[in-house]
Amino acid sequence: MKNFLAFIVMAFFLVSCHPATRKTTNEEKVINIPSFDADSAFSFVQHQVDFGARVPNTPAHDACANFFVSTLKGFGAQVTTQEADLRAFDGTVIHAVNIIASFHPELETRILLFAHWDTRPWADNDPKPENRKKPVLGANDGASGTGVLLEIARQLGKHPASVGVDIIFFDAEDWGTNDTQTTDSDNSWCLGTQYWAKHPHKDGYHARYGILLDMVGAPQATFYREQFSEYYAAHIVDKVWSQAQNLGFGQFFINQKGGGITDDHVFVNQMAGIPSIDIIHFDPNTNTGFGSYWHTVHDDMSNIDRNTLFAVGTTLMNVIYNEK
Ligand code: AHN
Ligand code: ZN
Repeated sequence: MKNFLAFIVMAFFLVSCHPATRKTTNEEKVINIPSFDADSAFSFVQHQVDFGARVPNTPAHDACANFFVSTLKGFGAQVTTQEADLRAFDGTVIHAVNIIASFHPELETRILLFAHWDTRPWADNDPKPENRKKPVLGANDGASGTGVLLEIARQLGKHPASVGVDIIFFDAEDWGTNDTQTTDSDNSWCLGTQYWAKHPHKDGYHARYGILLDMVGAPQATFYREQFSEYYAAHIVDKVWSQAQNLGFGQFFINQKGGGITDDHVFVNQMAGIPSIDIIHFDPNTNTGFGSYWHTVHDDMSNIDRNTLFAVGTTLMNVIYNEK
């Protein structure tokens, strides 16, 4: 009798619990999220700044493009460069280079991450008139976004995500004008992105969504819910901002509306039809809405903080590696 009871109990566990246990293990498939190395990201920012200003049509710009291509290839990405001569608002023909790094190009489901890599030809927001024709070094305005993305690329090369990821470094973002009197000022910005949106690197290219990084390195940076992002891709803003809150980065990712900023994501939304958001440092307390050094000769490494790079990079890593 005792043995029979034991048998019944055993049989019960075998039929009822075994499948249940397996199901639970399936559901709890652990996602390992590689850690984002802020020192590495910082050194990628520094490396770009060491070339000098990366103004289109200059040797420093060419040298930096070569650095991106070889570095991204070294991380195992499939790298495509897209070159185009684009006419700026002032008539200058810009020899622009967009750099596209694809991880797992064979996968249908894709996420797009992007940043501009060029720097502005003139520090026209500098308080000193004698500085206003000098180029912007662009530690924050340019190099911070691409620096964070280079570190993400390094991790993607070592630890594949479940979805395909395309990282695009867009050129010729910052050769624009705010002069609304004489020109179509909004369209004077983001020329590299506008070109790519009209001529994607692959026919019929699509991504589930896009995330733009712009000025993501300043100490105590604040990222508000930017209005074009809200309009075109509120669900992605929710996804990123809630991930940031959960990770304890709520002092950087402020869950409030910010301004509307004409930036690369606007063209990716409107021309390429990919719902896209902008993570951009917005400061409601300055005249420009950006840091006081924005478009001045002081956009240098003193405005780059590892803690900010870490908050942005770690948030993005969690977003990417949680996609299926
Ligand atoms: C405008 O000022 C119209 N847009 C800001 C885009 C930008 C410039 N981001 C960095 N530099
Ligand atoms: Zn700029």
